[in-house]
Amino acid sequence: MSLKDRVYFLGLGCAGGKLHKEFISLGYKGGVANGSEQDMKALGDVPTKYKLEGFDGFGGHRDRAIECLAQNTEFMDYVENIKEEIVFILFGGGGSTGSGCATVVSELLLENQDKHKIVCPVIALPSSNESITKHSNAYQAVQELQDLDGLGATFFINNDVGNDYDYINSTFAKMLDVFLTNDSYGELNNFDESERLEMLKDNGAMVLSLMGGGKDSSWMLEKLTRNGIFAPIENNSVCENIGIIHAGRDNKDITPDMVIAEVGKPRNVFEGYNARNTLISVSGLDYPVTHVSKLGELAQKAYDERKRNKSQSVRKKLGELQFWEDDEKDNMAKQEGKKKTSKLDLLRRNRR
Ligand SMILES: Nc1nc2c(ncn2[C@@H]2O[C@H](COP(=O)(O)OP(=O)(O)OP(=O)(O)O)[C@@H](O)[C@H]2O)c(=O)[nH]1
Ligand SMILES: [Mg+2]
Repeated sequence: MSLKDRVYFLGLGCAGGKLHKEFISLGYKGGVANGSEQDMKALGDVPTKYKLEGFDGFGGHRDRAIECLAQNTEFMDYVENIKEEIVFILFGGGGSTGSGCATVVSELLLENQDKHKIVCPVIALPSSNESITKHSNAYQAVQELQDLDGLGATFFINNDVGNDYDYINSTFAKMLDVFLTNDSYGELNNFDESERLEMLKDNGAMVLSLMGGGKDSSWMLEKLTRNGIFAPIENNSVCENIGIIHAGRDNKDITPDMVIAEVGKPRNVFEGYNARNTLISVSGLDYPVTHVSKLGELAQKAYDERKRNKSQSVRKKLGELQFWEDDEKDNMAKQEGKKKTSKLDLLRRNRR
């Protein structure tokens, strides 16, 4: 059975749903869950949709996930019955429905199944100019992922790369599809399925880069590690596996040493040949904590600023307009000693 038949794409929340749809359109199996009726409608026609009942979105509160999942037993049963060996959990870290449910669902898959499942989260990290809530939700989600034992490779999509979500989503889908399905072969060596599984099993971050023939190798590496669609990798030369599918029959496009110089010395180097494009993949990297910490710091800074502004501001009350005051004085003169009439008093008086 090819790897394509052994994977399942589970999209949670709005971003997760859109990412999952990219894979559905490439012929993969998958499903989506969301509490929001509008998000579900916007997603259009996809084979498996779960409406999380009782929750029309989580309104930024990712902690509502536990309550929601507890109430949606049908969805939980469906998750527990996913048969495929490799499950990608796709979601926006900054949201609440996907961000809150993804870590719980990942844990459920790791615990309740035959224990051989490879669970690979795909988290879209908010861009730097998003709100405090988005940043802190993503930060918390990554913290929770770090605490899960036995998780497979995690992909950290970096939304700072641009505003065009469709471009980011389809680029990711294209690269992962090549990683999962490329079946080119060469005389020198082949990058086989067990090697790809090995890469996906490795707990840690994973990055990919796909380039057409003739591209400069340093540019390919720049896209892989610094300013492609993934969060910049840690600068500590820690990684476990490097997989390269070369465009053409030799290493003219890039050599493993060039990749090692960027990402560190791995346990394994896997190589294949004769693809149309060059695909570089690295797994077992440390989570991009420097990048995610920056999101946390942005949230903290914005929170402190708001707190400071609030404590300094005395809510100003609107005063009377001058001509009202003049009228008032006239009335006062007329009705000396009488209390100022409230609107409610006026209403009551008129109803008598
Ligand atoms: N890469 C990518 N990121 C997205 C996309 N749509 C939204 N995002 C990111 O995801 C975050 C919002 O998450 P959503 O998926 O909309 O939230 P949700 O899971 O539906 O949760 P609610 O807050 O309850 O609506 C934002 O921080 C965006 O940066 C998308 O199509 N692609
Ligand atoms: Mg939503």
